[in-house]
Amino acid sequence: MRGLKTALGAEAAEADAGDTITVIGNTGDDITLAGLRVCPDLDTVMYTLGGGINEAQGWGRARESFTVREELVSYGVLPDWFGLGDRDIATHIVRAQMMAAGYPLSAVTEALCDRWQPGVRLLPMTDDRVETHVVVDDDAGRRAIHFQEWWVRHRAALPAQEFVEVGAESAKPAPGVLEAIAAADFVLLPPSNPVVSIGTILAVPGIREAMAQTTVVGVSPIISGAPVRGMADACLSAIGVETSAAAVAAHYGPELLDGWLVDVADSDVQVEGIEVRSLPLYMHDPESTSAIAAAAIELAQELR
Ligand code: FO1
Ligand code: CA
Repeated sequence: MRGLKTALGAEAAEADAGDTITVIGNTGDDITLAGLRVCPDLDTVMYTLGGGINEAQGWGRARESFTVREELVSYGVLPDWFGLGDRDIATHIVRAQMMAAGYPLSAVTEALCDRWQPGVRLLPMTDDRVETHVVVDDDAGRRAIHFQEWWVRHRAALPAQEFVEVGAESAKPAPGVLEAIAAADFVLLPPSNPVVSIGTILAVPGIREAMAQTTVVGVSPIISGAPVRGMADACLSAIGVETSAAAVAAHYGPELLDGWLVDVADSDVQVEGIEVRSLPLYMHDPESTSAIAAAAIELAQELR
């Protein structure tokens, strides 16, 4: 997102046009803990673009402390495997208070962004409650656990039998989501988890259909058969998709995806019906990151 802002900023200055970015965030990772609704993906985008993120960690707040969490764990109302920091908890209190007053998540997100000024319009994929649950087998037998328990507590090491997007079938895209897709010059699929991040967003009825009507360019999260970060391989194998740049593009499919950026190490990749370009895909620094975004913009302009 930072790379895209830089690349679009340079473009906008050239074209003298004020391009705006809308981010549609996954809310399937959201979890209710100690009565607070925690929205990791929305908060990560908001903190990252707003300058409040813990840079080394990639989630949570910088200069964080964990006093409230310690107390809640002692009361037995917070699991000890989830790191909720004091500064972060303030965000969740604001969110819980607004939601209790009847505001939808999209309005809450807008209010939180009033403070953080991320420089993008940040929309949850839906205002309805959708949660990714993971079906696992362990000593307790076959059961479904919340995505965060699987991801954070088990480090995605318990083999996932299935991902269930609870509530997705009846969820509606949040206000502005379909409109933003329809009005967009193009949709950029970031190198996020194809299953539990982008896959979850695509599970909200109407979003995939809206995207099929426009130009979509994706950045591969897989380089040389391995995820660049995160545990996407554990998610892909659960749904029977090989961990490769080609297989992920084929999984999205040519109805959805028009262009696909892969790393130079995968320059031999070809996918039927999808325009593939290779370039260095490691986000080493702001320059390499904005170069990836610039390549995505260029490819989208060609494919429009
Ligand atoms: N990730 C961890 O690996 N451990 C944590 O304790 C943890 C806490 C946490 C709290 C708030 C938040 O917004 C994110 C948090 N994350 C934590 C990240 C999160 O679990 C995942 O990385 C995302 O949901 C996956 O997109
Ligand atoms: Ca298309």
